[in-house]
Amino acid sequence: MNVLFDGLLKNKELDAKFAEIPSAGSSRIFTYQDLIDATGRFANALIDTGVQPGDRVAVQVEKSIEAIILYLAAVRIGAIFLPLNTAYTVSEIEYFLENASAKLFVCAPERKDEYNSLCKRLGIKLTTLGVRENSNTDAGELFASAQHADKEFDTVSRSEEDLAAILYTSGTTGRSKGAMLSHGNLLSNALVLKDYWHFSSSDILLHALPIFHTHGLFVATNTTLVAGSSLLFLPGFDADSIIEHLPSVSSMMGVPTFYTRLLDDPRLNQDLVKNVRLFVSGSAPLLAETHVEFEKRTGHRILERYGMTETNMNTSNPYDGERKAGTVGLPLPGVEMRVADAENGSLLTDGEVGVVEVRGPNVFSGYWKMPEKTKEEFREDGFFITGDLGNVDEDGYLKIVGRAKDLIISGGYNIYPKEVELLLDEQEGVLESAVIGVPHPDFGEGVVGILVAKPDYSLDENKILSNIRDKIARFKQPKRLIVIEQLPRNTMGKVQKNVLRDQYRNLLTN
Ligand code: MLC
Ligand code: AMP
Repeated sequence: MNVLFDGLLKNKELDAKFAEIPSAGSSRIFTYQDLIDATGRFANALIDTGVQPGDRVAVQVEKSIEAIILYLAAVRIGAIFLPLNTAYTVSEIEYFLENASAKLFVCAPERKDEYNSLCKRLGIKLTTLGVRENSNTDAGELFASAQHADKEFDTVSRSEEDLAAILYTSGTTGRSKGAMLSHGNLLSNALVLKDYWHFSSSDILLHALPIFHTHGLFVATNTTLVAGSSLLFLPGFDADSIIEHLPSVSSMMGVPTFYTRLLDDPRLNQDLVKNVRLFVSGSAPLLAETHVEFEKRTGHRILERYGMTETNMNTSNPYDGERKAGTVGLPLPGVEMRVADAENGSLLTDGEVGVVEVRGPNVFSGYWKMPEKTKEEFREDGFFITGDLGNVDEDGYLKIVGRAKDLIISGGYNIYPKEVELLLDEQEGVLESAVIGVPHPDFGEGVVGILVAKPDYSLDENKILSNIRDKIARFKQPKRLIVIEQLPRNTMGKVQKNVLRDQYRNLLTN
């Protein structure tokens, strides 16, 4: 028994299908049996590269059904899947490969040259997987080898506690931490979400999220698989394509930017979404006004839920009961949630604001090779300290009001200011920097870097931005840099980011 693989793919006899609509080329359709056969082929191809149970398979590839098949095949052979954002640069990737001691790295065919010497140096086997738009496109070495491999594969047995995936989430010190997610963590959450959100074999989910994070990979894909639903797989968010396909789906999951962009489109109306039964939002705060506007335009109340990489999904507004705008709903079945004083951990009640803590089968077991960090973020009784600040209303609904962690969430991607500050501080003439998130009309929050120059230096915003262009992923880079005389500090010498956020709150909206 392989807990996650067998748990997700029980539905091979169903009519449900996965349809891939690429940005170029023609669509492809997979039945569940096709998916299972393909995981067998990919499992054999992975074994041929030398991967064994427990090995880390790191993957940075464009979105495709084969990328999902690769995830399922890695789980099927008992390996640990490590998905990586396609926006990451070579130096960012180096850290993950090294920290996780990956056995195999699968990259996009067009990026192989960039990674060759790195993988040689680290002793990691490198292979490729591309997007198969038509029979002439380079679908990669792993695809070619899977095509010739046997579809039969003896699934490797894995228990609930065995690791299925490691997902890196950035740390407050600027160093990323690998959240270890077990077969039990992932399957239990998928089963709960399927029931809570009423997913069944008659559903078709519109999937436009990236598949290297919890939202697109686990919440959307695992829930679809476990319910035996169909999936309409788009390469990413494109308003025209979403509008084209909304009439033929029953559900969509997205980050708030999806919903604000749809609201900006005059084609969004009640008729367009008449076959949809559920819109889900998460990964970042959905403004209450977006919730209200969306209902006015479409008649649908978006269902907002709350989770994180370390915990999968924790809370959700109800399917049948009241969906309260500005809240993230009630604890999911099996999840215990409480609010505590961020400083001393004492429990709070009566709607007081504190740090949100959770415990349950969905919560990860710790950070890869970081026992000290793991210990710091769990209470003795097993509750995980999320770092999100919230309070619970009289009906038990959680409202997230802020973050105890210094974190920016831009378009659903997390950016840890420390990582960007370290890079800005290295630039010639920069004495110090503070990176903040301020309101952004499209991404919710946008990154802004505040710089102080060394004596006798004058800083050029564009030159610094162009210097860091290839150093970190584009979405982490400041949308603007501002040079000031000195950073505001409190009496303890700590930079007062709230003062800066206040001062520059209109910088990206004007
Ligand atoms: C792209 N850009 C961003 C950005 N996305 N900048 C800041 N924040 C973002 N999120 C930049 C690009 O670098 C580029 O810059 C320019 O914007 C246009 O890029 P694009 O690729 O054309 O953008 P687009 O495809 O429109 O992407 C926007 C988006 C995407 C919102 C659709 O970011 C997205 O899919 N976000 C979802 C993230 C997600 O899945 N999060 C879940 C995490 S899991 P330039 O300068 O080069 O032009 C999690 C747990 C949970 O949080 O609870 O779910
Ligand atoms: P990640 O580490 O990428 O998984 O991001 C998790 C973080 O996203 C959480 O700790 C929250 O800060 C935030 N988040 C997720 N869902 C919501 C939501 N519905 N409302 C507000 N914040 C959210």
